[in-house]
Amino acid sequence: MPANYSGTWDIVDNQNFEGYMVALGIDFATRKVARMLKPQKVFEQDGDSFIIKTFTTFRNYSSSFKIGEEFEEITKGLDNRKCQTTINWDNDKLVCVQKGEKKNRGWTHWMEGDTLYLELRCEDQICKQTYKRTA
Ligand code: VL7
Repeated sequence: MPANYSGTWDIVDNQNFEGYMVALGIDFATRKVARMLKPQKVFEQDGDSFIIKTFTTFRNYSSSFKIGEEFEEITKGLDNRKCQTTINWDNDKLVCVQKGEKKNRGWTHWMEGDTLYLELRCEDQICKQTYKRTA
């Protein structure tokens, strides 16, 4: 039985989001707005099928995938790049690789009780986010 991430999660900590955005080439004006945001994640999970929605007051982002199945991801409203993306289980962690123009791009999610962690990687930058379950 895989871990179940289903639920609603609110951000409580966000380390080096600025460095991650710079690595993605996000312009200064957008970064200035983006770094004030308090994202909420809504996970809809049925076994190995996921929808992860990221909501903010500025922009929203949604990603649907099945574990182990590569898909074309367009990071619309983020850096607007095309990636060949695959997410796999590493025990109960979700490990994403986003192949494309940017080296070493991807993310990892894991849970500890009512805390959800997200590490976002791009080139030499790592952003570490922490979320608390609210539903
Ligand atoms: C990661 C945003 C900064 C552009 C707007 C800020 C909008 C949120 O990859 C992500 O989630 C994964 C893992 O949970 C599942 O899809 C979304 C958001 C990072 C990078 C780019 C700044 C403009 C923030 C919509």
